[in-house]
Amino acid sequence: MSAAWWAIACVAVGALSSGPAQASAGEATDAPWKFELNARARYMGVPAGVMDGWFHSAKDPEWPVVGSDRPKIQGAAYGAEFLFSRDNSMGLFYVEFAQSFMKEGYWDDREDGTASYIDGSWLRPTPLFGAVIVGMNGAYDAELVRLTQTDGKFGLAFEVGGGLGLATLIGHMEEWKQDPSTGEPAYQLVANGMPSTPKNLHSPVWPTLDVNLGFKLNFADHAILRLEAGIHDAFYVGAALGGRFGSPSRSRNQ
Ligand SMILES: [Ca+2]
Repeated sequence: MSAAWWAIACVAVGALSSGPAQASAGEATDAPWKFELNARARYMGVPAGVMDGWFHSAKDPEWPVVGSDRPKIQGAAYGAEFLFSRDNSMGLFYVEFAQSFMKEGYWDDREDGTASYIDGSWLRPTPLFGAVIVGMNGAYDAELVRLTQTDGKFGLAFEVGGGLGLATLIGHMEEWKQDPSTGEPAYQLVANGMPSTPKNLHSPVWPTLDVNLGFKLNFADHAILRLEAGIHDAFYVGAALGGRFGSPSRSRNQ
């Protein structure tokens, strides 16, 4: 599955170079580069129904932790973009802080064979647990309303794209595991005030996969608003708003 996502991202980034070549013979090919500086915000999450396939929750009759369900995976990201575009292709660099809203709680995997409800881990994120992410995206626009159709006042395009980033962890996740000698479950260790389980060191850096679908609203070729949804490691919905600058539009669809 991950190989498929990588393929999608590569194809999307490839739109950067293939886009101008797709201009019809009637369109000029010396379209000017345009640039944008944008601020963006996203809400991210993974639906509980997706995680139910791998982890128990309070919906299971045997769920052992009274008054506490499996935490929800959710968060928000705030960042800035530098975007460059030409014809119907665009690329952007972004930097952002992604903050986790996931609360502490009990995570217990589903076994293939005999189910065990007491061998899970209790996870507790530190305050401001999240990541700083830098990355690059590419996209291709399909114009629905051209600027030339509205006397330069408004344009609307559907966009599809993707890309890759690199996330660096901020904070850490405390973990309690079932005591191997006494069999005491993780949630009981937490309730008893026991210290968290020493954990193996994991890399604080991991790749971020982006798959983006959205609409781009162009106001007089000066202000650009993108409304997007897709995958940003988790599912997301978000918006980016900013100003466009660069060479004046002179050749496209004239
Ligand atoms: Ca289990």
